[in-house]
Amino acid sequence: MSTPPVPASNDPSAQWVDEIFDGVRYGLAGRVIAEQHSPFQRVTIIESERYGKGLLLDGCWMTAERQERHYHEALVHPALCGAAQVERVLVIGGGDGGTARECLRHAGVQHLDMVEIDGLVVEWSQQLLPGIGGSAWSDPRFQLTVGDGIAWVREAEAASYDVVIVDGSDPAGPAEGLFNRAFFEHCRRILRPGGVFATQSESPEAFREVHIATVRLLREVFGHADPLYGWVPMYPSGWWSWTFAAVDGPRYRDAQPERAAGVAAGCEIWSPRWQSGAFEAVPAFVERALADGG
Ligand code: SPD
Repeated sequence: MSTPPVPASNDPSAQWVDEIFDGVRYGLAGRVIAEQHSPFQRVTIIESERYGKGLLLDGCWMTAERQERHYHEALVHPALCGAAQVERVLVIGGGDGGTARECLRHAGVQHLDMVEIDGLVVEWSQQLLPGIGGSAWSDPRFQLTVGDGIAWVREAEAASYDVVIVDGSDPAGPAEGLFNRAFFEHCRRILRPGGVFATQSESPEAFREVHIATVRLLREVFGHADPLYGWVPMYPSGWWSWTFAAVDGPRYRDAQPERAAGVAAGCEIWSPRWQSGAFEAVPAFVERALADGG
């Protein structure tokens, strides 16, 4: 049986836009509205029928207007509801603005540095996906630096942030250095006491080895780290994870009620109850691998 050349659609210009990973295609019907090679990667914006406008980097799905909350709420709120304080927040990557937007919904955030390596991702997100960053782009607490997040973390002063969030792409190309020991050790060093670290940690199905290795490494570096599981339907396998770490105990697991109350009503997916279940939803094979230690 052959694949239909065009999707069934009312739009005659519609085509399939796919991420192809490990013998499987993850596709949306839509049309490419902008595409360019930046100095770092191929940046593509599509208009999709199901999820609105979406962003791909080097052919991999990053985000889409009507699906991004699955990802950004899961990455941000366990960290910002669990840290002892949230005055100073650092986001590495996150060029579409969705992570910064969710952080800045927390009234306690006084300053947020976002360091994104690719200026084209920021520019096109602001122009073509403005709802994802929303009011973050003009928030006086928000400071954007287009530059190397790995160098930023290496050069930052010790104990200078309450929360550090890594919103990068898969560990290849510009994001490769966001998954190694030296980077994680600097993230730990720049956290204040009571601080929380969060990173996207890939799919336990499509990127099983990377996922397990990331959780293990974070446990070694921080002492405490736990993955949380949810869904991003357009990512490989749809099953995704985010991992949280802290030096002084797993404080990210329990959302402080006052902080949670400040953001929960505006969330589509996240709630303290959802978070508790998502931390418990560790698949048996991951639990066994983590217990084996290596
Ligand atoms: N396989 C895709 C991993 C992408 C993680 N980052 C997405 C960026 C959303 N702000």
